[in-house]
Amino acid sequence: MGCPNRNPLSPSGTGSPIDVCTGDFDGDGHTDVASAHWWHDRIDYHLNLDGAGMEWDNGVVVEDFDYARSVTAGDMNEDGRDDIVVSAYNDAVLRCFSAPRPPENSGTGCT
Ligand SMILES: [Ca+2]
Ligand SMILES: [Ca+2]
Repeated sequence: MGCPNRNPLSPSGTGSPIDVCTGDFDGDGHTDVASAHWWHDRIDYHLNLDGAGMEWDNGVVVEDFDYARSVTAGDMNEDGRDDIVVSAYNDAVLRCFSAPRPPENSGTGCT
């Protein structure tokens, strides 16, 4: 099975990601996606609900993150779920966010 190419990940209004990464953010065994949006000053997550890349739950990891420029993932606290590490041009910081929770648990779990 190829990667589906007809199902956009980004919620409307947050196009043009400058960087993307993959990881299993909710620990369900399916590869998810995170995206950095330079012009929208934010990092989004995209949970792969069906494991086939056809159903996504999109949400915001962080807003007002001035000129978000890069995003990567890794399990920083060894809880079995990948976390999201981000940087921004004007914030001059590197920040780490706990992975978003599955939709039924609500919220992004950001730190
Ligand atoms: Ca997942
Ligand atoms: Ca983790």
